[in-house]
Amino acid sequence: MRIMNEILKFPEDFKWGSATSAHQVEGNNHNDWTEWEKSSERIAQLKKEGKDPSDFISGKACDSYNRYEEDFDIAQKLNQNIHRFSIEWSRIEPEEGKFDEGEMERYKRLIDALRERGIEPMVTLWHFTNPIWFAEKGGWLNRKAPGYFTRYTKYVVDNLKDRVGLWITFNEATTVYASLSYLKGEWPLQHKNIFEFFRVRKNFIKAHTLAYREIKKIYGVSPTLKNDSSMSHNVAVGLVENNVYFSSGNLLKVLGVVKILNWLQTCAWSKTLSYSDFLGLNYYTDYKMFGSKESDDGPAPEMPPWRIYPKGIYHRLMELKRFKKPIYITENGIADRTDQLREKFIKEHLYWVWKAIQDGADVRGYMYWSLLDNFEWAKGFKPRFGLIEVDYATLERKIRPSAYEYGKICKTNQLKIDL
Ligand code: IFM
Repeated sequence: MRIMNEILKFPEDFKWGSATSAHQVEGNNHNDWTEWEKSSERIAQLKKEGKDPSDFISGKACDSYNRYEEDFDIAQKLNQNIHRFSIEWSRIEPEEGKFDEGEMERYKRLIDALRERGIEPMVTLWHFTNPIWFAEKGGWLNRKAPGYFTRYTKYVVDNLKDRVGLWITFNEATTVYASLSYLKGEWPLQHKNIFEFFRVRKNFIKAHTLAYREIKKIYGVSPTLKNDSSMSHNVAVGLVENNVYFSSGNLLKVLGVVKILNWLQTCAWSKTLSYSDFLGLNYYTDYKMFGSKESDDGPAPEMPPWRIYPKGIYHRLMELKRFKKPIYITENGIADRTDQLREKFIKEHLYWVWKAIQDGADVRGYMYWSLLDNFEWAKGFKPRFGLIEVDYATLERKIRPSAYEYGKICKTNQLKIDL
């Protein structure tokens, strides 16, 4: 792609920010993932692969539990006006039905800290981790799981309704978690069972619907209000999924493989359309299958087998356009410790987001993943996604050069592109 010296304006009120999740940044959590990290099976597996298990234990992570003000000072300095973070269910409800008011108060202070800096909170209720008691009951395989999740949602939203207007029920539950935990066996519980995979997906979809209704009830808004009318109230609720752009040659197209894969990625959204005010899209990579002729910008250095394919975000947005809902880019980013590729990565993806808006996609905001380096799940601390570099020994934060470039875009609401 060659684009010379163009200035591309984004819509008025477009939101600019970044995202994190509790387990990846807070530190010292106690949930089903922390149990798995330390299990003898997991440690043996890592040693067998020649890896140092300590790189794969979240531990104090970035200690954002204590340092969130420092992190938000930087987000403010970088001109961000929205921040997506998640609430850790295991902190709020460490024992079944017993809620921890102290932890709830801390999240209130955290949200106030964002608002004081002119940053709107977007709150995710679930981002991959579960309380131990919930996991012991069978986790997302349990038919009562949607009910447990709704009870937790009610407690949180009752407490935060005056502070928060943008809610996300689940992060990548059906597109990532269900497949890595129940189909591919890579994440806890390391199951490989297609029936469980579909059961878990069904439970997430039900849980989203119940939680949506509960949230709307708490705010006193009718859940049947549609699209823009519900976005203009003081509350909007969405579901976040991760989408890969699949391409292939003619053979797989004819066999319908690409269509099925793309359908699987959007099916949670389409099934919950009446219970979503907006769609949250996480986009990182494409996936080329047999015979694909797409060319790309090369491998994503710290996340094999991902590749850098900025136009993929445009393709996915064009597909989501048919749902006629507002869309937030809730994650998009690159793990790049050298920071050599990040600025170009952000600008090229933003170019295609801008293009999708010109072509009719109702995109309301962009959140880079991630505000700071953090614990990248089964890949441990090695991949560095942050706009801010974290020294895990001292916990010192250092702003990367690309973050200042992104900051200029956030400030001006426009992209000056020379790519
Ligand atoms: O770090 C993750 C995040 O938790 C969910 N979306 C993808 C990111 C990068 O892998």
